[in-house]
Amino acid sequence: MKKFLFAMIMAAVTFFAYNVSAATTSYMTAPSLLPEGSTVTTSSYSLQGSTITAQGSHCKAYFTLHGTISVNLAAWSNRVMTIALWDEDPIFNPNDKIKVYKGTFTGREFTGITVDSVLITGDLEDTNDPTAELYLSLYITKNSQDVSGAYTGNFFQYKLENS
Ligand SMILES: [Ca+2]
Ligand SMILES: [Ca+2]
Repeated sequence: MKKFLFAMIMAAVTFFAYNVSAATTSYMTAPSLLPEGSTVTTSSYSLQGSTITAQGSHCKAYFTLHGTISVNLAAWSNRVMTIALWDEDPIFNPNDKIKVYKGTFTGREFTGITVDSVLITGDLEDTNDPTAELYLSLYITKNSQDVSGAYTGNFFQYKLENS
């Protein structure tokens, strides 16, 4: 009887762990950004959440801080990086913009990120579809002293989650 109970607990733990890991990517290197007003998008990742229908309120991006942008760019603490979290949908169906984050700098160092606006908290997909295809779009402001065409390089990492 005790053995049976132990097996039941182990099965429950294993199932829980599987659900959590299935819904979150590992940390990935952010794409290089061009501070010329162009928006860069990442690949999308299919992530199954715990809700019957994927919900905007369950989708998040996480970021590592303290990376440094290229020395070809001005050390400018008013620089802003705008990052939007999206759900990709099939062709002819517009993608869903879920939330927007603002990244801030101290000189060239990436030192802060906050949620700027939340656009979708409810259903992201058709009823009974728990899987969202999450990706980011990124945009970084340009200073007139930046060397034209300089990439910012890989100064942070991100991961995506549908919990
Ligand atoms: Ca989708
Ligand atoms: Ca959708």
